[in-house]
Amino acid sequence: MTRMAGLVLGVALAVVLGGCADGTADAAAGAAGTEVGARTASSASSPRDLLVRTRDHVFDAPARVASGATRIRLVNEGPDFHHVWLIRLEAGRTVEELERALAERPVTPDWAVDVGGPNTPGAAGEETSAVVQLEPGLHALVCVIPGPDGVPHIMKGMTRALVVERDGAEPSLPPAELVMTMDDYGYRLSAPIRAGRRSLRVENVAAQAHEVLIVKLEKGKRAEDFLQFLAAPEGTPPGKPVGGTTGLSRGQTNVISVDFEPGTYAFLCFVHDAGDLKPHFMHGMMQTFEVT
Ligand SMILES: [Cu+2]
Repeated sequence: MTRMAGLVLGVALAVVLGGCADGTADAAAGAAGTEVGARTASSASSPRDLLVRTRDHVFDAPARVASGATRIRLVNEGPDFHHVWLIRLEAGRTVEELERALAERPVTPDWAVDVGGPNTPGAAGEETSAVVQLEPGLHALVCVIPGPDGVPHIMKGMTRALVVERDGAEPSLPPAELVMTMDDYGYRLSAPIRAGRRSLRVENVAAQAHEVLIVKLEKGKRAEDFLQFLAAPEGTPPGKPVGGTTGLSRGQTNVISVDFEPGTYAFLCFVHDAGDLKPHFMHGMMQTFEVT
């Protein structure tokens, strides 16, 4: 509850770095790479796996990985909520420069690209995942979820460098049942979500970054109730994060898989607006919906 409180607090203040999305993603199996192209017939392959463990306030992850579609599995050891937000840096830039830039203004600078990743599981000990298309270059893993004190974890040093090295046999993103398009300021689905394990291809078509935090709500609750709880945690939480993606720049795509139960859910974006720096849900980027 305290963690949730922190999450909300930070949001309410809207002063700090943006984006607490969390996402459960994992991609269904598959036959990725079924593109028609001639010479790649034998290179079709499933995404690679990358395990990231989080705790207060560090990432436990490899320093180098190969390029191509990669299923990032986030195992949170807590106790705070944590997510994996991958940011690819332009050649010559450093993770320290990114930290300084974000401390000054909580919007990803134009020399970096938000590549997404899994958002926080709803409780310590749980796991989420997202399949991300990794391109060669230096990346930063960051967590911008605020702790109980309202301070985003990145300010407590929760960053880590990840070098992606070119690999000729790059796996491609797996197929998904549904497409979610993110724009200023909302979510569009290719079809309604029905109960069961569903894979979603999450794409951002807007000029600025967006994320989707998926929250399973208690009966009768709405996205607004969850936000209100974050701002002033009292009583039973009206919902619990169950996945999503972290920030995606325009043109970026993640594939996630989430176990949906019949009931009410919310999509929320906490990314700070490039214009007024308010979290996007304050611009209306939130949606309450029913899964049947
Ligand atoms: Cu957004």
